Amino acid sequence: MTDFLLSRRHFLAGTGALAMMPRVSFAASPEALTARVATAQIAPDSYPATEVYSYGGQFPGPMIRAKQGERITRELVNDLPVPTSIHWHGIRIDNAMDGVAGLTQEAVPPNARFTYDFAVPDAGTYWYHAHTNSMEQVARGLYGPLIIDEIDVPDVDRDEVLMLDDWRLNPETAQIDPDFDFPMDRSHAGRYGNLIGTNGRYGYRLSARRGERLRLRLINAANARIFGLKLQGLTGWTVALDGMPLATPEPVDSEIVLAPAQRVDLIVDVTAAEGEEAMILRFDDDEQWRVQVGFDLSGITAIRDTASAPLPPNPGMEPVDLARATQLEMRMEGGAMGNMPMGRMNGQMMGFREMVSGGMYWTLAGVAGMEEAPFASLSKGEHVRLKLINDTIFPHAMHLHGQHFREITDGKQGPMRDTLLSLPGETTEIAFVADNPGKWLFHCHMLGHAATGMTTWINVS
Ligand SMILES: [Cu+2]
Repeated sequence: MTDFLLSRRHFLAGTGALAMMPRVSFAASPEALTARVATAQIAPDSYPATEVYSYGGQFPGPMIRAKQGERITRELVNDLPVPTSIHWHGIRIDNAMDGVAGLTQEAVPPNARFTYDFAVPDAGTYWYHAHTNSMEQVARGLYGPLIIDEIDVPDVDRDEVLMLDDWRLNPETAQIDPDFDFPMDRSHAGRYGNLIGTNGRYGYRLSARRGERLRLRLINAANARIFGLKLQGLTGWTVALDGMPLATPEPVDSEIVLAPAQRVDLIVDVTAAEGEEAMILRFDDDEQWRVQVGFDLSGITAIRDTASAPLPPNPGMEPVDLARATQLEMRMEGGAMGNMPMGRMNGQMMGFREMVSGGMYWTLAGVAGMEEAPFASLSKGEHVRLKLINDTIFPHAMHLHGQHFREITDGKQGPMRDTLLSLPGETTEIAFVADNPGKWLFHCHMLGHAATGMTTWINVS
């Protein structure tokens, strides 16, 4: 919250001064978001600070916050030694602003600038991150929270963003492991870190009063890690997934699974009694529950005696007409210990070994990586169902840009999401209305998988 208030005040002060000047100079001076090298204390204090790629010197990047229906304007200033671009994850955005280098824009070279300017139709919890060589740039720190407030915000005492991540650090120097091409990561489960934290820090803690009602916005910013989480001393409801409100809040009574790029909004009461602790726990690599976020509790207020109301719906949340939907199918193949499929790469059919020597390990619908032709050409407004067959022994977090979808289970449509966790050997089906024109990426958000074959696109016109 503090960061938001500071940046908001700064922004207001800035516009106040600019209001005295001719309007054209305001339009020519959007707020800068400077990508540059910085340091951050990710590891415990006894370790050195870590060199990161940052937005504005902060890690995670500054919170960008707007009211539903407003516009967001930021000028990306690239002070990094490498080209970059920004994707506004989960926003049903104007295609030209989607930030995908090579598809919706050219990457912004070092010392160059690019102005992002877009409307935000949906309230909810989103995030922004690099979409040029994302496998490396996101792991180096290029991401931040993007929060769109409802016109009528829910009744909570506090609103907190929790960006979960893991980092692969050299255990002596606390510097980020620079080997992003390690085949074992790319062909297996992806790049996992050896230090897990929240909001850019190991051992992140929040203060709260017993009895308070909190809105917790959890964002998985990790390269590949799937978080399994549970609450202790906190009792409440899931109110939104991937930014989109649930029609009915669901009590949190089991493990919360958060795949890379997924978000969950919780509204929880601090129900820990005097002498008890409140925390968010994660199921760790050694199968122990460990503290992901701890709460320093003080004071006491009366717990509300009413359940959380649902968040107001976003526009365009009507279900898909499954009867008239175009049926598509996509098989995911490849990876270590998989069925070693033939695949098309750069327009040529080849065997798996040949693909691997070209740096590709995975195929989507028989194709490794981007091609000139889209996986599907859809008409604006077309209803679509897409069967996803995970014919690999690894989980994948499939993300569609530009529109949300619903998972179909036993003929019923689940909540709207933008990222689906597909488990090994599992067949799932998603449905969506292709109502946003443009070239939209569909890819695995295990970023090492996306870089080595699991990236394709659809065209909506
Ligand atoms: Cu994957």
